[in-house]
Formats: sequence, C-alpha cells, structure tokens
Amino acid sequence: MAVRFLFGFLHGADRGRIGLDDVELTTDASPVIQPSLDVSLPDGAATQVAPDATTPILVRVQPRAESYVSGSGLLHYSIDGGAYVTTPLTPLGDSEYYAALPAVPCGSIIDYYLSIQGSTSGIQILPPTAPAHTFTAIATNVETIVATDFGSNDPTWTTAGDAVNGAWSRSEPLGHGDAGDPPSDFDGNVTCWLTGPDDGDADVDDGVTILLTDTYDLSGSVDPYITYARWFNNDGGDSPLEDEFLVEASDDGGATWTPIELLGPTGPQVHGGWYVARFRISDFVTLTDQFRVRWQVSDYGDDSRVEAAIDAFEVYDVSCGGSG
Ligand SMILES: [Ca+2]
Ligand SMILES: [Ca+2]
Ligand SMILES: [Ca+2]
Ligand SMILES: [Ca+2]
Repeated sequence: MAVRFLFGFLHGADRGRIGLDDVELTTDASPVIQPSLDVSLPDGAATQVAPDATTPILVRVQPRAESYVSGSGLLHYSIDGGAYVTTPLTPLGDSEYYAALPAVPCGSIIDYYLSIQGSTSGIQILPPTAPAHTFTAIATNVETIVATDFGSNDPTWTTAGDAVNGAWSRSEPLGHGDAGDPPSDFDGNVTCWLTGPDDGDADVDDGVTILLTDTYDLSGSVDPYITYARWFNNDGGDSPLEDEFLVEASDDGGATWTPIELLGPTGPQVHGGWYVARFRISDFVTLTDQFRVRWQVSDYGDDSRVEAAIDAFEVYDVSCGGSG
C-alpha cells in the first residue's frame, strides 16, 4: 500500500499550503502470520513398537507460506542410545510421506525425530527441540487382558454409593455438554459410563457414587498396565471446586483399596475434557488373580455441580516373552 500527496500547479493549486499533523494510517485486520511448512504425524508418534518388525511412520507436510524442498525430509533414529541414522521420507501423494522405524529386538528403545526443509525458512525439526528431546518408542509385546469401549462388549461392572442423584450409568451422554457433562463419549461408539446421563440438572448430589470393575486375573502377567479415558468437572454450581474424583485399585477383590489417582478439588483437569490416564499396576498393588478398580465421585458439603465419565478402559500386559 502507498499514499501520496500531490500539490502544485498541475493539480489545481498554484499557491497555498497544507498542514498535516498526527497522521496515522491503520487497518482493522490483524496481521496474518503464515506458518511456514506445517509438519505433523497424522497417526501420532509411536511409543510402542512390535519387536523384530519395522514400524511405519506417516508424516504430513503441508505447504503454507513456503514449499517443501523435494527429497529433503529425513527420519533420524537412534537405537539404544547409539549414533543417529537417517532414512529419507518417501512421498505417498496428497502431502503425505512415509518412513519406517527399523526392526529391533524386544526391549530396545528407539529415539527418533524428523527434519524437513522449507523453501525459505530452512530446516524444520519435529519435535522442535530434537535431538535433545525426541520421540521415543520401546519394542515390546503387548497382550490385551481386557479392553472395552462400553459398547457391545459391555462388561458386567457394578455400581454402589449413596448419592441422591447422578449415579454412574452406562449410557450415551444425553446432556449436550452444557452442564459440566461430556457432550459425547471418548472413543466414538456413543456409549460410556457417566454420572447421571440425562439432560439438564443431572449431576452427583449429596453423597458418593462408585463404579466398580469386574475382577481380573493378573497372576500370570509380567508388567500389566491400566488405561482409561476420564472426564471430571466440579467447577459449577453454588460451591464449585470442593469435591473430588478418586480412583483406586484392589488386589484382593475389593476388600482393601489403594489410591491410584485423585482429581480435585482443584487442578487443571477438574474443568471437564477427556483425558487418558495410564498406570503401571505393580506400582500400586500386588499382581494377583483378584485385581479390581473403582472410581468414586462425590458431592459432599454444600451443593456443587459434579460430573464424571469413564471410557476406553483397558488392562494390558507388556513383556518380552521368552526373548527378553
Ligand atoms: Ca465409548
Ligand atoms: Ca450428568
Ligand atoms: Ca451436585
Ligand atoms: Ca459439594
């Protein structure tokens, strides 16, 4: 953009003067800062790979204010702390590229990152602080002990507690997400466990509601983990941020319980949103044939809006079998 002021005989004024003071030219629009290349991993960064097999890594490189320098993309990897090796990204079309992590024995650890050259900004690194901080994958066998999305393979879990409203229920979330409740389940099959699935004022009131799993046999497991997606919101109502969400494990079928995690009464994950929790079971309880988990959500004291949900529950064992 340019502005010019023209004076003088040719412009209709042979004499006179003009004063300008405090001149400002502005635009209401924010400056648009184009990112350069947009590099991402559509399938995520692998953290666990199968032993003795290559692992594909899918990379998306979307041109923004610049273009991708053809052939410049590299996957860098280091096995068990060794020197980095590079392998080129192979174009798949549609801005997607492919490279493979190498086959490594069970128990090996692969650190890896990507480098891509943009036509004007030079080399970009993903993750940006690599090689100081890289993606890391471990080669292990993973055996699923139980996994459920709470759809067709619904386990026979039980509920308990004395809450007047908002008891745990396996259902589609029906509240539209406008009252601290999840608008939808986590893993996309519609159903999950949640406190009071109905629309409107359907949160936990005056007591605790408890969701208990079946009993699982971990006596033959090597290094089992538990993972689940959870939702917790206690920041609404007349007395926000005063109630808790407690998760516990048992190795004796529920006779005694050990805390795994406690959410609330304050903290970053008490305002709703799905978060995935993952724990190494042997960090908390002995591996027996009577493993069990329970989730307790309560509204004690003054009335608070308390909502919780659980989805994508899985217990799996990590091992190297006979080869590790
Ligand atoms: Ca689900
Ligand atoms: Ca509810
Ligand atoms: Ca309440
Ligand atoms: Ca309360």
